[in-house]
Amino acid sequence: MVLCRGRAGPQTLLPLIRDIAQVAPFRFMTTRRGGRMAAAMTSAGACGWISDHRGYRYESTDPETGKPWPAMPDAFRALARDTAAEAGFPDFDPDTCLLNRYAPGAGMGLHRDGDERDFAAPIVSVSLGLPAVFLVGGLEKAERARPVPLQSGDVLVFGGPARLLFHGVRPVKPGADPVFGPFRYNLTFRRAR
Ligand code: MD6
Ligand code: FE
Repeated sequence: MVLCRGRAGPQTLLPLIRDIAQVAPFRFMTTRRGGRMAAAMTSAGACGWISDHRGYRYESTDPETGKPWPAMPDAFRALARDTAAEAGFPDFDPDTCLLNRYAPGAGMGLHRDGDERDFAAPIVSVSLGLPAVFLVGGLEKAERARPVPLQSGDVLVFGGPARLLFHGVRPVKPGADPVFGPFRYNLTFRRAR
């Protein structure tokens, strides 16, 4: 796992996130068991991650609108590819970006990302807006997770042996970010198919 502090420019990314959300609005997805996720989500790229009563998967169209997901902005792709290359993954070519939006109080439980076809590709994760404590566990869910404080602009690369580590996000504390206001955003770039 490689952490590149301040690698992303929040000001540049804000309008791109707005444009995506205009086409594919942030929404609260449900789990197979009917629970509502705490973070609002949307996607950009050739496919997008969804969760509903049938479980987790990637789909080529947004089930809310019936339209294809918005294209991944060039600046998103460049940031993901360049940071992955710096972290030792020169061939990363993401086909999707999952966008998470957290209001204060929202977090994400320990999980690992296992819906992608090929775990050889890393995941590049960009934190924006309010700070958060990211939790990095082990390969077993029961292993104790270590806290990693993340600030707006920090980029994490989860690759190689780290790709399947359990991880989560502690509930976000209230605050006011100069660019993103009362939210934390997280962009995760993946090769899903
Ligand atoms: C978040 N991130 O930071 C949630 N998954 O809001 C993730 O779940 C995540 O940061 C896989 C790889 C990197 C991540
Ligand atoms: Fe994850």
